[in-house]
Amino acid sequence: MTVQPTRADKFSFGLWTVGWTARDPFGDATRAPLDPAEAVHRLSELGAYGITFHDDDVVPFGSDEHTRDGHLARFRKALDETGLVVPMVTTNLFTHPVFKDGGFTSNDRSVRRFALRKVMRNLDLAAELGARTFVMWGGREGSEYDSAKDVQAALDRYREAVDTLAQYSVDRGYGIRFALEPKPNEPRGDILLPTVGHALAFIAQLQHHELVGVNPEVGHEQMSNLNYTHGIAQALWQGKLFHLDLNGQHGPKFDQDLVFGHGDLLNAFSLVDLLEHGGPGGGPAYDGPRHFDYKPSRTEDYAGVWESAKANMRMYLLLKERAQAFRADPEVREALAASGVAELAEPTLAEGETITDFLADRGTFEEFDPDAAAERGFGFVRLNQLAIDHVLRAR
Ligand code: ASC
Ligand code: MN
Ligand code: MN
Ligand code: MN
Repeated sequence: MTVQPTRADKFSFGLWTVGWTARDPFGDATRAPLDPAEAVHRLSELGAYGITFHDDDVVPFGSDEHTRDGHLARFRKALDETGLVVPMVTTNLFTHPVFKDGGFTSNDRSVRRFALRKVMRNLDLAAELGARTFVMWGGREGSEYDSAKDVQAALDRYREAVDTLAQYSVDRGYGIRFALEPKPNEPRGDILLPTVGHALAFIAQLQHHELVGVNPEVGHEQMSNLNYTHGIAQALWQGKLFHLDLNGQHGPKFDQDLVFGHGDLLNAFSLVDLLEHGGPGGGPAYDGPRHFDYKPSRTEDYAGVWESAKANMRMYLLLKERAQAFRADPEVREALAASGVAELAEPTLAEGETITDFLADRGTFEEFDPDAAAERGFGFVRLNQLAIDHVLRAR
């Protein structure tokens, strides 16, 4: 089957993904560094529409102004040559040793102040490049030892940081929205805002809550054995899916960052089905970038890196086609109806029905026969088999 990504598909990649030289805690890099300008050209040729980066991916940490300008000029030139856009920019508050106890929530106040300034400078660059979303993954915001971190104070400082940055963006008229990226652990023993649910609850406490949403990553939710599609559905339901990181993961273990769909394939199918068909009006539920945050495996050379980049987009498009076939299948429609899937959209109380009316409806309770209702089989297994048949192209 020919699957050719186009810019209309809105595929984007982190510069740190294809550019990962594959250094891990146990071994040295297996690939030479990748020139950011080459990454832009290659991704453009493969059909991506966007590229994203951490400040330090384009400009090495600590570069002087002159060096910084040179790196940025080369990167901009590649963007101009290809037409690739920068829909999102993110920040690195995790690599340099100064951030070993976190950026926004380090116990050291001077580090917290430095972190805010670093991010503000990066926000200026994000605005300059036309990014709409600023992602913050607080990988070092956390602890190994419960006695070492006052979590309530840390959340106070986290809130202070996010509100300060949002205010800075408002003051400068940047029009940027922020997306917090949850992760349960790694590199810290425990990371603050570990899941989509924790992040959503935190956002509700912000002064600038309307400017802040989430950037859920497939593997990060699955590391906690959570259902990513459910997390995305709740983020959509709350109007908070500002961005997302697609990749693959095999359940609770270290963060694998595999190619999208190379982990839990059926959950990837339900995700694409949701993103493409989940809107209330039948349109896409999410029309932002389909952003890949994966790591080309350490075993791969550069030919393998570009194959893996292609594989992410191919997986998405194959699953999109499978989801369309699933939704168009008359037998699936009949099975969905038999399972009552659309019935759930009907409000439980009738329109205009008061609590007094409800209490007076004897059919609801006094005359309701729970034993008879309990006899209904929902047919969910048949429906799931139809979905799997479609994923396997058996239909
Ligand atoms: C991010 C982000 C991650 C991490 C990771 C760094 O900004 O979204 O998941 O950094 O990719 O290796
Ligand atoms: Mn990850
Ligand atoms: Mn990520
Ligand atoms: Mn990652």
